[in-house]
Amino acid sequence: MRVHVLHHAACFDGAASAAVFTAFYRACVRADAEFIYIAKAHQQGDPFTDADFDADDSAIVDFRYSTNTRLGWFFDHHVSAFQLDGQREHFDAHQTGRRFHDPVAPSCTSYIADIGKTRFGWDPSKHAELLRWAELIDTASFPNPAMPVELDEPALQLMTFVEQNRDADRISRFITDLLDTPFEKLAQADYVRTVVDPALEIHRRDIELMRSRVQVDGDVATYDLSDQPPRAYNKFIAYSLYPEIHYLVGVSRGPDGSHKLSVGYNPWLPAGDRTHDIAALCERLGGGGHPYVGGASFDADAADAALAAMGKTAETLRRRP
Ligand SMILES: [Mn+2]
Repeated sequence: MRVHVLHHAACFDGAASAAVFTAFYRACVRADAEFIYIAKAHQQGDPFTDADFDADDSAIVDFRYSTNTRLGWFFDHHVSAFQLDGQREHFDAHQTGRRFHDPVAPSCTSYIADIGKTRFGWDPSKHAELLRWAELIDTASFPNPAMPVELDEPALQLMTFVEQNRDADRISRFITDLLDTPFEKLAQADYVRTVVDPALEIHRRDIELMRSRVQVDGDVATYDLSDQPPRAYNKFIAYSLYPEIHYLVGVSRGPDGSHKLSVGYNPWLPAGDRTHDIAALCERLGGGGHPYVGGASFDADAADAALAAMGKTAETLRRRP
């Protein structure tokens, strides 16, 4: 029996959600199920294909809803889960007891564990380390901006692995290993180091690059990295350099060459001081996210549009509503 698990790509909470869903499914649905993990990235329109659901059962975790008739399970906590016309209504009308959405759940991983516990009597306590870190990482509640920039903790090296890895087999193996390997040990695995060691090397250079590129105007900082080779930057570098900024808006290039607009509210400021809904700002640009962090994608040849959107977004954020 094959189960497709469609999880948010390049995101620690997405991988952790896939792992916790697997453990839950084995305990509460079918012990002998075989799991196939498929990473999904945001794009304009419908990000899913029929092949995504071509299995005996399927699940979407930590990612957008689908009205595909073969969708089995759904767990998400993004406010922008229902972006296409009619999706919210479809979700409301198709309550199968296997589809769950809570926009205030701190991580999708802990949300799956909570639903498993309260509705299915599952005991997720074996995965305490995974649950704790998925929540800390997804809510960016690090005690200080240095922690996610220095990346000394094993959990943060695993986060780096998930964000930088582009190999489908490696992430599948990683999700399986998350089920029963302590972080300290998993962070030392050869296939993890293969991704993390060069990423840390680049990360150290990125800190210097960011130092030269971040522009602070009022309490909003911007950066233009559209001339740099495609890669994912650690989004906390700018906050560690400029801890006083309220919002950060930047453009960089994604692995497929597209221009990625990233928007965030300084996670070390009081949550109540946030004056704008970042998910709403990003949805207007065809993207999505959470009220405090989000993004949007522009075509590989649309650098001008991405930079214009960056300028406009920064201007909007500088205005107090
Ligand atoms: Mn998440």
